Amino acid sequence: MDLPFKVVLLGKERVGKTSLFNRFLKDRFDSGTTRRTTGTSYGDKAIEVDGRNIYVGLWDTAGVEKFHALSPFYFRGAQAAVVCYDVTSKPSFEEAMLCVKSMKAYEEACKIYLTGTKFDLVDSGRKKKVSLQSVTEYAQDIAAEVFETSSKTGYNVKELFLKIAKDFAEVSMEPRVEAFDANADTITLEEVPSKTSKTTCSC
Ligand SMILES: Nc1nc2c(ncn2[C@@H]2O[C@H](COP(=O)(O)OP(=O)(O)OP(=O)(O)O)[C@@H](O)[C@H]2O)c(=O)[nH]1
Ligand SMILES: [Mg+2]
Repeated sequence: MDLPFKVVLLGKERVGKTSLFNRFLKDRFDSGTTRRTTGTSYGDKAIEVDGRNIYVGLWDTAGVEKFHALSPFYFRGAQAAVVCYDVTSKPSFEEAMLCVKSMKAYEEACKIYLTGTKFDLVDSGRKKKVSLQSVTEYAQDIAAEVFETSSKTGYNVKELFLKIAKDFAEVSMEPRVEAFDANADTITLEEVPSKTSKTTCSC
């Protein structure tokens, strides 16, 4: 079995990170349990991509400022970040952009998935405060993907994680060493004299 790859949930408090975590891992939405996350949770799940199982290792933590001390441990080694904002809250998108900055400072290569949560609220008449166009424009600057989801209805949640798994599968198939170039200049190895003069220290 391949090891799970690290995906972290980021975003302002109450934006819906734990609800997304539960919807993805357990296909469940608990509208009654609205406790703030205080620690860090982890869960993993296999997603099949082209006949191969890709293991998504998902991390959830608190969105509140005082827990940001956890960040180095939380960010380190993340290959993908689901950066959440609530589609009905502009400040949550501003916080999402700060999260992207922090994430990139730790892991520059981490792929960002900007995720507008609670989309069902818009369907039921609440005003949308963050336009898809403004998010898409920002996403282009940072080579991010954009999804609008609802953990309540499940809308687009599977699609989001399938895209994350597919992107990871593609990257992990790329060769890690440069291909051998048969036309490259020949390198001549010079013979090393058996008795060399001493030029380094003895320690
Ligand atoms: N309508 C609706 N409510 C949601 C959705 N996702 C989350 N919520 C609600 O938003 C509130 C916060 O959700 P959480 O998932 O706990 O948010 P969080 O980002 O984990 O919060 P912290 O742990 O405090 O950072 C809860 O009352 C959820 O029921 C959604 O898709 N639709
Ligand atoms: Mg939470």
